[in-house]
Amino acid sequence: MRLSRYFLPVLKENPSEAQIVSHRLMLRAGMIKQASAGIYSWLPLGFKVLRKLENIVHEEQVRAGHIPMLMPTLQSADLWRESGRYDDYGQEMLRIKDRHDRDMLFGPTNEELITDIFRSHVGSYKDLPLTLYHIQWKFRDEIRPRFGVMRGREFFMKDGYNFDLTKEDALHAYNRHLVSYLRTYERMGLQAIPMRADGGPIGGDYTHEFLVLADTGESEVFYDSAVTDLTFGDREIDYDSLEQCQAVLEEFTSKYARTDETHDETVFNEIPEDRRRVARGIEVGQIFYFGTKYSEAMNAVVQGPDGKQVPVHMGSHGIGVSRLMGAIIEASHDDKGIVWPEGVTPYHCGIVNLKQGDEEANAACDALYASLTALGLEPLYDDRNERAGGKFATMDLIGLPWRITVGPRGLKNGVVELTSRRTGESEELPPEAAVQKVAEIYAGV
Ligand code: 5CA
Repeated sequence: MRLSRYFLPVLKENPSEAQIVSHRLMLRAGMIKQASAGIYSWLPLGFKVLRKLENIVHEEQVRAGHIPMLMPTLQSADLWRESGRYDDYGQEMLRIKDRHDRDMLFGPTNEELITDIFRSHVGSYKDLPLTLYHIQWKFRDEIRPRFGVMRGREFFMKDGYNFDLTKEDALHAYNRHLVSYLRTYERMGLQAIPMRADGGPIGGDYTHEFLVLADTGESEVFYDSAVTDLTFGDREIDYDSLEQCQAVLEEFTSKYARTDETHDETVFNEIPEDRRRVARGIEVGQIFYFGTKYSEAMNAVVQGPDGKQVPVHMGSHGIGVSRLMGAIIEASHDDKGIVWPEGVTPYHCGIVNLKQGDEEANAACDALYASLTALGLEPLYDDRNERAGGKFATMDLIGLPWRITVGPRGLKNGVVELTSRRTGESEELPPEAAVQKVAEIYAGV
């Protein structure tokens, strides 16, 4: 992409409505624009990152054996009356009437709709286990939408639902989700800690939330500092193996880590004092096992091996995809702007032409652009007639992890400059060597 042809409406001033850094930077970097309270348009740069996050979520879900599909945003109230949640959900649910005066709603989550699909098509234990998921817009009429995409009213969420014959199988599905979530967040450059939580309106008392530690987080959390030493890394896992998935669950959840809803002062005080931590966190996902809550209410039964009809065991598992963008920026920025982790950056590498119009500089930038593109990388080339300072400020603000700077002086010596956004360190290299280096960095991502 050439910046002269792109749509990147960066703001010079700090928007006064933004209270936290991720909201401020997303507005300033031209990633989002508020449409109304808690509802945002995703401008091209924000949309590009959103798609990257969505892709990572898809890849990790499919790797775990879960099946993608797509359900609508608008749902009929009838199904929610069956489960009993139409009244329970209260004012957070946006209720709509269609022209025939039928009660509709903008889905805040999809347990009912998926259970209806399941019961219409599955009747035998032989079709289990089954986990279906989608990534779709949700609406919750939050009393206090705030912090930009962090607590929106309309937000993008991955929600997955497992259907199993037994509790044991459903807990395996739970563990599979835990493992796939650990991988997902790490690929996004985040540490998200599974913490024991509360079921809320989804139900069930077997649930973990995934929290990214951040001072601006909305949840108060209590944990043993040893949990922050754990990383999933690049280990291989067989998602069909009960033992392997169970072992990961135990490794990541045996130390004390709880949100304020389940916090227990007595148990907490058994941790050595120097390891006790009270902090704040951003909830970027939650997994639930709720057994037969919905299958019984909605008669989602299968015939078991003994011929008897039994309600299926279920769980649901969510990732806040749009919220993640805020969480990543909270975790990765400096006073000049965003610092994208390589796994989610909107463009892999910036190209800054210090002397636009200079024949040699233009040719060198075009060649870099072509080489990077040929290697499957996406460069963002600042080819505008701007001063160098302004170009650097824009690149720093939008946070691409690598920048190649091209100017007539360097070209005389056959070099360009490759700069890391994270460390600020630069190195002079021949153009093709800079391209190679960038390609190597991304080959490992
Ligand atoms: N049905 C279950 C699992 S699919 C469910 O809805 N879980 S949830 O309520 O915990 O939502 C899943 C994730 O969506 C949360 O962990 C959070 O990261 C994200 N989320 C929830 N509400 C909002 C909101 N108002 N704005 C942005 N993200 C949100």
